Amino acid sequence: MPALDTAGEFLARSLAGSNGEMSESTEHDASSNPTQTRNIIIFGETGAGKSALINLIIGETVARASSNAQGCTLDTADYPFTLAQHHFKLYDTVGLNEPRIGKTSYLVAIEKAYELVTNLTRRGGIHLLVFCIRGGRITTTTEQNYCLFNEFLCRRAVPVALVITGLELEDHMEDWWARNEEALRGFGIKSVAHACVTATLGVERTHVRKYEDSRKKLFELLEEHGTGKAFAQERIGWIARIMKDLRGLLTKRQAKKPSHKEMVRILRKRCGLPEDAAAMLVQKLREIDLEAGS
Ligand SMILES: Nc1nc2c(ncn2[C@@H]2O[C@H](COP(=O)(O)OP(=O)(O)OP(=O)(O)O)[C@@H](O)[C@H]2O)c(=O)[nH]1
Ligand SMILES: [Mg+2]
Repeated sequence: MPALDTAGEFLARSLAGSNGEMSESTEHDASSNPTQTRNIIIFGETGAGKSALINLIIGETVARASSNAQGCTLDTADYPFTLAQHHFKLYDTVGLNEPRIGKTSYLVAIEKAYELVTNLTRRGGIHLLVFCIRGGRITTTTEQNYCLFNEFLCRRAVPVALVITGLELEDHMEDWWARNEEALRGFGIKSVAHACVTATLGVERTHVRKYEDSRKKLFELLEEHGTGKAFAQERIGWIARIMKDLRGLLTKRQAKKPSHKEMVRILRKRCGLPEDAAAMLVQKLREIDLEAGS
């Protein structure tokens, strides 16, 4: 990933307003600029098959196997990929392992959100969210991950495509959708498109036909839904809103913590922000709290 802004750059640009920043809820029409890189965020519970999916799309093992034990919420790695002259960046993410988080995880998540939003702002915003689910039980953690990326990060403004993995034993992988579509809707999970796939070749390439079929489905999905408008917001407001929403995931006992002072310290130490910029971000959070009456 490219280096983050230096503290001075951040402050200068933040105070200057529009230079390099995007206005509130900016939409960018990528279709008018075919050379623009489309940013596709792949998210979902640990073990859902996000990394396997990226390897399937790219055609080689680029994304590391399950490493969530060491990962932190909103941590990302990105992988470039070109399809029919469209340039994509696939973001492999670390979501929530549990529906609630502790204070330490919250503070680390702020740091990761800052890094992610900074990179996405610089790279033109988010074009598509791909929600990866393992064909099986939907849990509270699955729902919270949907919420974290769809509502918190993307303010419900980015199309969500569902990819269901682990379906190699279905006679027809698409049958899974017919059986589960209603249940997904019941969980509030909505999508503009879906793909029922397998991301494993199986022992001795048992599932090669379904694997190739899955790859083709994912290409179609990316071409059809990943090449439209991008979403991004003015960075400080964007990060402050994520900070506020993440706070809602804190366990009840910790809901009133941490203090603003502590957050300024984290933004300075972990994100390298100068004191003024950190204070400005926390002030923005205060304003959002006041607007919401909380
Ligand atoms: N049978 C089967 N196994 C799969 C499939 N997709 C992934 N796996 C396996 O499931 C395990 C978890 O897959 P990953 O791709 O590492 O899952 P992940 O979502 O990246 O998990 P984290 O990085 O922990 O968040 C790995 O052992 C994969 O090989 C699939 O479609 N079918
Ligand atoms: Mg992974």
